[in-house]
Amino acid sequence: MKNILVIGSTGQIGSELTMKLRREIEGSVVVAGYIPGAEPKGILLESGPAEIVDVTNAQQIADVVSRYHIDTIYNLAALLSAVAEAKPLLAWHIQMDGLINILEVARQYNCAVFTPSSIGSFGHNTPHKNTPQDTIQRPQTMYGVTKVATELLSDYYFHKYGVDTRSVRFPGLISNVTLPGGGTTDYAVEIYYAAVKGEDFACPIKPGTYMDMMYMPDALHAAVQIMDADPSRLIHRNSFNIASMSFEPEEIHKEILLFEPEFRMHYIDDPIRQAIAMSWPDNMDDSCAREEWDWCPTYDLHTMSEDMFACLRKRFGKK
Ligand code: AKB
Repeated sequence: MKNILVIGSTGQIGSELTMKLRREIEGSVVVAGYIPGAEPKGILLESGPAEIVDVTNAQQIADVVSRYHIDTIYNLAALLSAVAEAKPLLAWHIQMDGLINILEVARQYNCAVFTPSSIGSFGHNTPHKNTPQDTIQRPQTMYGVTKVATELLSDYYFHKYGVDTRSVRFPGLISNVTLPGGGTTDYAVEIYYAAVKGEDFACPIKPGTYMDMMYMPDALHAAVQIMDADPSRLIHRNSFNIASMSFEPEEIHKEILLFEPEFRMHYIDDPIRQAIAMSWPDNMDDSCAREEWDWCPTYDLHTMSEDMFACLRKRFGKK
């Protein structure tokens, strides 16, 4: 039995992770932490407790952790890469002040903590092909800076205080439940919505720009699996490369044409997103995750597309 707090439970990852944890972990209490303005609705609200938990408010985190006897915290509060470039101080405040609040509460109440890192933790001088687990991490975006600092601070709390911190570096996540907002990889989600709605798609990423991507069910599985992993096998902790597919805009365009032959895509200039995308890996080497906790994704571009079209067509009442 586990008592889990998901901070950021109404976001792209949180909305699906909270439901998965409630469904799959027997006898668990999974508290949906949210901030005012992003309240849980529908099944997320009805299926378990929900509490206001603002990461920048240490007392609020401590109160909920103590009241529900929380033993595991999923810390999903973050601004994504493009929006973090527009609001760097806010990104620092949420990502770093928030993280240290959570780690301090975890130290006091003996909680395990999962805080995701990202392909955004790498930069221009990282090897872009088969990006190794342990390599140069000198990103030049605020998002990347906070992700590297998150990895370091999480490892620090593990080594210094024994807080059970674990993490994965998420690729761009593609899902059909909650839209991302302000990320560099968002185009790979929006393209499916445009195709299903019969709209033209304006792609902000230039042809030939490869990035790692992952279908949400694999990402959720990784988040649960790493927290269940046998700690004696873990050589790394914060954070593991995980990968399942890598593509550039022309490849996903061709894939979408298999399902919607009339679909049309053109390119627009988005210098901020393009510069960020070009500083990220083309594809990561995830062999350490495979060796240390048996990471193994199940979806590729085609099987993901089949599922995305099936779910979105149903949602939008399209054949
Ligand atoms: C973003 O594009 O900012 C995120 C990420 C890859 O971390 N999806």
